[in-house]
Amino acid sequence: MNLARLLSETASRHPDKPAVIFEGTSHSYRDFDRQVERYAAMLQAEGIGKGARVAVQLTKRMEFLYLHFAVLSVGAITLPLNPEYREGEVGYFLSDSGSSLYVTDAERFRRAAGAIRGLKEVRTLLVDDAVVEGAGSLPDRLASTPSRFRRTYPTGGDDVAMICYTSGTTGRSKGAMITHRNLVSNMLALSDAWEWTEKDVLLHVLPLFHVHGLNVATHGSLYAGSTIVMHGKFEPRIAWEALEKERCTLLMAVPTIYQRLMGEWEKLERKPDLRGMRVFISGSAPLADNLFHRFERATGFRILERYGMTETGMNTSNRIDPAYRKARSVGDPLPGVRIRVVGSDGKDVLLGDVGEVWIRGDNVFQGYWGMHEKTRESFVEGWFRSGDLGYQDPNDGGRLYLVGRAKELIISGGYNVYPKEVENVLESHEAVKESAVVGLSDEEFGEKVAAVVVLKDGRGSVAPEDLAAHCRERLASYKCPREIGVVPELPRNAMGKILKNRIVEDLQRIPRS
Ligand code: MCA
Ligand code: AMP
Repeated sequence: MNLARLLSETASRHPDKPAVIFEGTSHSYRDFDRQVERYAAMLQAEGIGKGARVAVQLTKRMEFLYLHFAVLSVGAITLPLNPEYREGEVGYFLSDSGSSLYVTDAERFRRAAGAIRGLKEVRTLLVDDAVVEGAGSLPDRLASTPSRFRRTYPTGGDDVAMICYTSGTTGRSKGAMITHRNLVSNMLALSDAWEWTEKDVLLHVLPLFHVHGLNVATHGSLYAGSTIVMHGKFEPRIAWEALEKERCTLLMAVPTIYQRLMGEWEKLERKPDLRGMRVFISGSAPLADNLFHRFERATGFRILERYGMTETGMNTSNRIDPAYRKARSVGDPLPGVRIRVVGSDGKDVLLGDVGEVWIRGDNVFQGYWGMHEKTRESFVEGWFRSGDLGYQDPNDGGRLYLVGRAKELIISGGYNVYPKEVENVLESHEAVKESAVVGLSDEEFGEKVAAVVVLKDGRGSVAPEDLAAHCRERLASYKCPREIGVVPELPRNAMGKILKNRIVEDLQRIPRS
């Protein structure tokens, strides 16, 4: 089944209902579906068909959604990109994926122009009306597209629907190939598990370019025939107001958002009426148990935590029955998903012991785009190695608890940062000999990025601000170190391996303002 076809069919069951209310403007299922069809006609006229990669680097807006479903309708592949990505990052994603089309806005096109100029096979369309040399206009193309068109949905099942780049351990991001089967099976599993119906109203405050905001929240809501109240940007006060005023029933967010919601709650003179709310859902990063309890004490709601990955969609979830939800647990495998907890010997650990979580099911992606070796390393006999460490509690029905990561990954506010990528950028500075990037625990973001650098001989005077500016030019800002220390040497063990734990301890010992 092609995901876009499935969603178009569900749209036809309640054409007049609002599908998305974006910043106060309502878009019915009929209008939404017509726009998708119009965009699909435009893409086809542009020569975009089966298997073509279409990179979409847009801020949160309706055009993003129309394009995504239109891309899937013509059998092409959506490549969602964080609007924060800088020139080098965009250049890499477009060339690595062999994208034919890049849809963005004038500001981002200008920012990435240097990298794009060298990519002769990539055409650019801008969503705004700006006229910029080297790019076409999406509104103009739509206006000149013939209106008679029927979507044919030439792909489905094991055809790739999306390539989502996740940061790589070597510093090179990997494009996770997500198929229609992955998307549809996970959407159906969540629809069941969370008892999603057309009566639901979802408050959507997440970015659209990630699995959480797009595949989980948006696909699931459109499939259920419910309504999405979509905010362009998350603002805690506006979110609380909307939950009451729009009679929302669902919120999906990352722990940093719950942290900010709680901060705001205390400032509200009148607490919102949440009687319409059904469930608050959290994921993408660990939800601290004090936040879980604080939220429950304040609002009366137990947050439902679930566990997912770009490569697998959602793996496990707490149950919809609040009595069964527990702080720190990410719940049980979703229908159709199997998990194992495996030791370093490749065998299942004893129930209750910590090991790496391995995953199998229709939710598991097809592999990394163009990286056969990386794909091979990530699977053992059909099981995907998540790199997450956890245990299944025998005294607790075997539900899963995550305790850490075997992979060197920092999760800041729900965004992943691989230290190697940041180290590569720091080390591209002419004064830096070597660097080490670590995650420091942070109340608001869960973890924050920090770095220590060793300078080349005779370069004792480079200011950390210069290094920070160097990073900002080359990396999306959430990846940039919030703290940079200059040290004479990096701590190493006898084998020469950098002792990152020591660096974390040292950085955390230094009092900060
Ligand atoms: C913003 N900033 C951050 C982050 N977000 N710094 C570190 N980590 C972050 N996550 C910085 C900006 O660079 C900027 O810095 C300053 O904070 C203010 O930026 P602003 O845009 O105003 O921040 P915000 O809009 O308030 O963003 C905070 C946020 C956002 C709402 C928590 O980070 C967010 O939407 N996170 C959700 C990410 C997500 O959807 N992840 C799902 C991945 P400066 O001023 O210095 O420039 S999918 C996934 O993980 C799997 C599948 C799963 O299980 O879901
Ligand atoms: P991403 O690559 O952005 O898809 O991030 C996936 C990673 O986020 C997982 O491998 C986990 O490390 C982490 N993650 C997602 N959900 C949770 C959760 N509920 N608790 C802890 N970590 C999580």
